[in-house]
Amino acid sequence: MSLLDHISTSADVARLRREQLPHLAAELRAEIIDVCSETGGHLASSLGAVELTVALHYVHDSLRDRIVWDVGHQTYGHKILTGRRHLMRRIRQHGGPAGFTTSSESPHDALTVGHASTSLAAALGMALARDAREVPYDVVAVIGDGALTGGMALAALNQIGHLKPRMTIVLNDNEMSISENVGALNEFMRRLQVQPWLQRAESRGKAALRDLWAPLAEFGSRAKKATRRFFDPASNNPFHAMGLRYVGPIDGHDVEQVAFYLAHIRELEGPTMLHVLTRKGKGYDVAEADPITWHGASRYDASNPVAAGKGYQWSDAFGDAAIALAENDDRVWVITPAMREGSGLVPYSKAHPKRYLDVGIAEDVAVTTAAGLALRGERPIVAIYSSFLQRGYDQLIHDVALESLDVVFAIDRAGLVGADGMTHQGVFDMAYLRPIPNLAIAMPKDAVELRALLKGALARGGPVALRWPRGSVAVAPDTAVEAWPDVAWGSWEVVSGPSDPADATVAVLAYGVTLGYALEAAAAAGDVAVVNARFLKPLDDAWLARWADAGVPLVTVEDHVLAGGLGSAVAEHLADAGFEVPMQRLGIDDVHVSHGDPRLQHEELGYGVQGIRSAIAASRARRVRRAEDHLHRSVEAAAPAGGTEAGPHEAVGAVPSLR
Ligand SMILES: Cc1ncc(C[n+]2csc(CCOP(=O)(O)OP(=O)(O)O)c2C)c(N)n1
Repeated sequence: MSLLDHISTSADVARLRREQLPHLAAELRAEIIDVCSETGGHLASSLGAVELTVALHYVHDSLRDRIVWDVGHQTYGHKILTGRRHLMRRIRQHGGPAGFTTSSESPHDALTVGHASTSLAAALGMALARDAREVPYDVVAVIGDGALTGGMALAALNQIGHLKPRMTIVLNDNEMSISENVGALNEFMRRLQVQPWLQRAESRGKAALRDLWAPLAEFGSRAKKATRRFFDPASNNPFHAMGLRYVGPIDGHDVEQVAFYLAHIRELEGPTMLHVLTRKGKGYDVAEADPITWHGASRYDASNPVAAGKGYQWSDAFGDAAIALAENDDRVWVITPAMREGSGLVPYSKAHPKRYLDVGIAEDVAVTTAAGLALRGERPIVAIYSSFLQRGYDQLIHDVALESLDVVFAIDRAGLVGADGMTHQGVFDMAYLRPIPNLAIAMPKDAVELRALLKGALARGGPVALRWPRGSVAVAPDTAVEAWPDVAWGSWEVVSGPSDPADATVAVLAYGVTLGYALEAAAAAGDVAVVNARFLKPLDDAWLARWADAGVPLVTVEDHVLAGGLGSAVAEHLADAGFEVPMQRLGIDDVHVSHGDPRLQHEELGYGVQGIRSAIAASRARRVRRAEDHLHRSVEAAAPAGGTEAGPHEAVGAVPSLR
């Protein structure tokens, strides 16, 4: 029987003899590799945190103490050790555990998370709450060197160093964000590792560790004295300067050593940062050799792991378009907040390295740096995921929109994103972008339209938000920028069915992935117009006026929350213009949607093919009823006067083709 078979909580780990900890770590690593081979997921980060995870559960009790993992993507080991081992084969799938820590999933998860850099502020709050109530528990934040590049993390450190609550901060430093980590702090951490005196100190620390490791209860003044040499080593250490006690760096794969320091630190007053050095993908050759590819792995054959190709993605279409546009115009820049790979920017970063900027996990900085560039005449494109742009909202209004600057927001992962779930759903952006004056919003139907819109956005000037979903798209033909077709700014297009409202019973307004669903749903119906409502702002007022005037019922369909999406925009516009048009709005109602297969989720939420079919049928039935009522009323109204030929005829005139 394996050690893992006996473990479902921290207390089970704490019962082990310390010599058993490396064995547990080895088992945990093998389990993670095996689970991810079936499910895919955040393999490399979870492998790098194996020893840290075991040590944390050896020293701390995640039911009593609060272990706050930053991002929460490195917690597969934590989940396995805390009673979720049997569920892991369904991680990130519908009904299975989330890919990140989620407090509704387990009391061992201190925080619901998925976005980076929140752990320190949340842990600070927990430590303050603990001290206010005088309850004895420990608070530990675990943050990666990547997540530490976020302004939120740095601002929280500033507070922690000022208020000095008792807490442990584990800095899990593997030199990587998703891609290579960036920034001056990162450079400082590299210097810390190569200081010869530090390496000497580390070997002294290890010797002391061997001498001093005794029952944990014996950690006392001797251990404190021995390790003090390790503490606060450099007067120019920025963490020290911010008021933290700094320990390290230590080898984060030496599980006994990590446990030793954690146990010691929990006895200390005030905040202490333990800097552990780890390797992303540790213990799995392919992932160690290529941690970028194996950061977010697809399923693989564990005995012969080969990273699955993803095919041509929307993000690749954007990256290719950006390269071409930057070639044409040397004012074009692309800025990413730490998402080079996910945003399709690897080729761009090589093609135009001088006009490519990775600012770290700092969406706010990405937006305002773009504002600065635009103020000096450059044409920046901020490549950003929909859910991460939430981090740059004030900057978008305050720094970009107030000045109506020429900044293009290339918003990726718009719509439901699948396995990443609740924290990453890109379903709010239009609702929060639509109210911003001067900002245009559009979503292309394919890669050709993406190029046209991107080119059009740069030509239009002012702030423009273009959005596209996660997933694959057909490659656009290889043509020069000048030959890219233009899209009339603010125009919609009827892509199937009648283009004259007089011939239509229903019009379905869709954009992005829902356009495909609408086409499928309306395929057999000649009286249904399917419209590519690619501009969300401005709406195509002229189109709407013509169709509303003809009384054609509208069905709006969107992979976005209903509140504030296309349906809202159209309803508001029609109401303001005095039209009374029957409308059905399909989209996400007032719920958070967790992980799952987006196509199934779209159906479940009522805006997949079936949902649209039902809406079309309902609109048609309603229209027939209304026409009949109208006819009836007209006949009645005409009857006392003996009736006219024109009366009933006029009544059906607005409903020309009821099929
Ligand atoms: C606000 C935000 N931006 C971007 C991301 C995408 N993201 C997930 S993990 C990650 C890298 C984190 O690096 P680090 O904290 O060093 O952890 P590692 O994966 O190296 O263990 C990034 C950029 C995110 N989760 N949240």
